[in-house]
Amino acid sequence: MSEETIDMNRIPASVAIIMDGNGRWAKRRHFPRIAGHKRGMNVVEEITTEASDLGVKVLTLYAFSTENWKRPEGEVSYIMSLPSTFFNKFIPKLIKNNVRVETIGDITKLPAKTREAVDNAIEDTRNCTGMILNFALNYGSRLEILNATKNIASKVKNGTLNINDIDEDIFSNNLETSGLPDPDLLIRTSGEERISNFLLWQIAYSELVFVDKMWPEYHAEDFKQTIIDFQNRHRRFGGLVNK
Ligand code: V07
Repeated sequence: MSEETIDMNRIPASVAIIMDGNGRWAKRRHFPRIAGHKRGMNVVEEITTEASDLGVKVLTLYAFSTENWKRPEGEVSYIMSLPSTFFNKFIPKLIKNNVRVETIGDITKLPAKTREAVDNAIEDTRNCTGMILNFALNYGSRLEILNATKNIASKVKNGTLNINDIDEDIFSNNLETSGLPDPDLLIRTSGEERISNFLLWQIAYSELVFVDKMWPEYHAEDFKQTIIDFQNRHRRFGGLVNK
């Protein structure tokens, strides 16, 4: 039997989201693409607050991929202004909600002002002990896996690691998500059903949920519904609960 209410005892601890559809949402309304990204940023705050209220422990958001540099320069530079806008608008509320900001991806390649805003968000939420809001910025999973491989290889080469001791835990601990739980649930908005180089190793056992709504129109109620869908899947998968 599928349920229509959230089971607060079975909230996914770790949720990852590919926030897709901002440009398409704008285009449909004859707005410039950047209007979609601006809306998308406001949705980040809304979903973050909802996830934190529900008791999610880690929320990982794909904000900017290593591929996104190929977009028009004006669009990239607008996107790069969002961490600073987000910081000014929302960080006090995140602190009040005890949310800690972290990042994965190579933030050293971001414009200095963007990096500053991100560093400030990390610094100002350092002592928060609630949900981790993990932004993937200039992130690509294959590159992350290559870097983990190089790290491990260099430890073998310098004699601090035995080749036979390389196992899944060692590998996980050399990824940028080291110490964070793998996603229980991966959500992609906008109807696309691809992973697009996001957390390839980490989603080995995740439930994948693809939703048709575009990111700017995905709200707290939609997020709750996605979690209900996730819980209903688990009920079937477990095979015990409904027997
Ligand atoms: C970005 C808004 C969400 C939709 C997808 C792309 C555009 C929030 C941040 C952010 C990142 C770090 C931080 C504070 C806020 C962000 C980028 C793009 C690059 F410390 N939204 N958002 N960063 N978009």
